[in-house]
Amino acid sequence: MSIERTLSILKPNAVAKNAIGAIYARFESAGFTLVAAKMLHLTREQAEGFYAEHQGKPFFDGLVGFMISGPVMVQVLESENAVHRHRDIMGATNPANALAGTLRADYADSFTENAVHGSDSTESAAREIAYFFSDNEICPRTR
Ligand code: RTP
Ligand code: MG
Repeated sequence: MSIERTLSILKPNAVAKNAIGAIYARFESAGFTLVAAKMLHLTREQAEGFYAEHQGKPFFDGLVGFMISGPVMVQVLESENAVHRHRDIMGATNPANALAGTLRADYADSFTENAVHGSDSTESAAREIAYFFSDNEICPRTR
């Protein structure tokens, strides 16, 4: 298994709960290395572009409205099998189905306001990382 990167977002409701530090601690405890991070208040255009694959779906407008309702934290996490391991600790998209101890079980408020995002494949991860970070904003560990 090779080292992968995945794109993680702490959505506006997670940031509003002052849970940034607690969630970052979960990432680090789970063995992820943070190699990039920034706080952003997304514009409607940025949010629509990020979720372009969902354009036209019934939840799209609500999702975009939620994602621009407050600041988000965007980060790149690195580990072996990062995409799948990160999705495991996030839990199911619908928090009603999220296993105890997952981020969505602990921080989600609803299906839409489900606290966290994670890339769903290595291909999505590459596209999503490039959407938010230039190469010189990614800082692999040197020690
Ligand atoms: P994400 O992209 O945020 O990591 O979540 P995901 O892969 O588990 O879910 P996805 O199917 O990509 O949906 C993106 C986000 O849209 C919102 N959603 N709301 N109310 C609804 O029916 C509904 N369905 C999806 C969620 O915020 C979901 O994370
Ligand atoms: Mg998704």
